[in-house]
Amino acid sequence: MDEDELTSEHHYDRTRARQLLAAPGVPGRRDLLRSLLVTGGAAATWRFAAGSGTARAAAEDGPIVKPLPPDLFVNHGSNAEMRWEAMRGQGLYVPNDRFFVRNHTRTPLVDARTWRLRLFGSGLHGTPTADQARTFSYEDLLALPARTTSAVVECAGNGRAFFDLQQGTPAEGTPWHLGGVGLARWRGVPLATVLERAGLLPSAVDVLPQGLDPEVVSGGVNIGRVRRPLPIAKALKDALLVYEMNGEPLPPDHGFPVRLLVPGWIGVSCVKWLGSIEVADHPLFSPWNTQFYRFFGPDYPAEGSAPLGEQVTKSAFELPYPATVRARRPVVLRGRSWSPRRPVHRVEVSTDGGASWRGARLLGPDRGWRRWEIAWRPTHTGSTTLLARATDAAGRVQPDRTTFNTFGYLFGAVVRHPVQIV
Ligand SMILES: Nc1nc2c(c(=O)[nH]1)N[C@H]1C(S)=C(S)[C@@H](COP(=O)(O)O)O[C@H]1N2
Ligand SMILES: [Mo]
Repeated sequence: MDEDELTSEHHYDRTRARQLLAAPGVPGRRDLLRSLLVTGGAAATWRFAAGSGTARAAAEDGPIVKPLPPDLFVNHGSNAEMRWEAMRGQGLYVPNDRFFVRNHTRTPLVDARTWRLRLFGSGLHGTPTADQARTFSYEDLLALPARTTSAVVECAGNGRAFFDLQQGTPAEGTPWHLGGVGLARWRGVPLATVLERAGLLPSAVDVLPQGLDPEVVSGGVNIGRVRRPLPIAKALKDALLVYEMNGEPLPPDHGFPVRLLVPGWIGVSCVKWLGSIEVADHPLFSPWNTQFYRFFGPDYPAEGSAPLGEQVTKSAFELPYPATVRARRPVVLRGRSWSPRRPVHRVEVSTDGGASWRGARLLGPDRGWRRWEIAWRPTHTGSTTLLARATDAAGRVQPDRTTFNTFGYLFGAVVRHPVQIV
């Protein structure tokens, strides 16, 4: 089995289902699995590991703590979308003050002095239940060998609005354009280090990180705190317990004091305000890998696709949507393309609605995304459509269409960017 298979959520989900069905002596497991796959687990009673109790609700002033100036963000309530034009003239990384925010509820204010990360479960030596958890303080983590990495965090729903705008099939959820993504430099401790220190057993198969933010109510049902399992192979490969973002302590909205980073995977894997991690010798489920974050819809089975793991390739112009440019004046169009299968190899741009394409000039190496530019001189006034299409290291080219799914995840088709030439 190669590494891709080991860390592929799709592959692992089948393993997970087989392991669960084969588990001996647990009455009702088979039905439970079935009900989870079908109902998404809302009806099942899973253990919710209690948080460390150090989170208090954020201030009255809203679900997000940092300022959201309208020239930098589109405010979607508990979610804030980065405006791509705000990246024009910026460096490689998205500054913390303009990084998008995606909250299921609200940003909790956590006191790092009393905060503890709690690890427990059948996949660890001698800590089977939550009340026997191994704990790590903020200082404990800061004292462990650190790693720094550049990685994109991107919401699975980024680009969702284009299911409606481009394909005429609106999807449920926040109508992100392309600003539900950001690249930052993250510093922290490899999850592998902490798991090993907590007594990781060879029998461990799943890891379930959980946040300290308020419990989530979905469709009138309390589905508990944000938590989403990932296979041990991915957890050991490159997951990071992050406490710094772009050289600063993690800001409150991005998970202070500690969040998980799962490079290349959909944003929800990167659990913020981390409170506990269950490590199990059996497969784990939560609504976030059963009820949500699978493809549902006419082209998918009733129980949905396999859980989504990896992101898809996308490209964005550093322009307002829609944009305005001057006729008969040269303009340099800039943008960025990103793919979990790094690096982005090629970017082609069309300034005439897709009739003709030219190669963009790639600027520097791919450090999470690749910047590019292309010169353009619009000859006459009127409206046109810009398109940017990336090809990644695996040779995958962004398609013209993305198959519809109810929640509008992973819109990877080439986006049509309207421009008025004046
Ligand atoms: N505890 C917790 N972690 C969370 C979330 C959340 O609501 N609660 N949202 C997730 C989702 S859906 C995304 S896309 C990313 C967004 O990260 P950001 O807000 O730092 O940009 O965080 C993930 N981690
Ligand atoms: Mo997300």
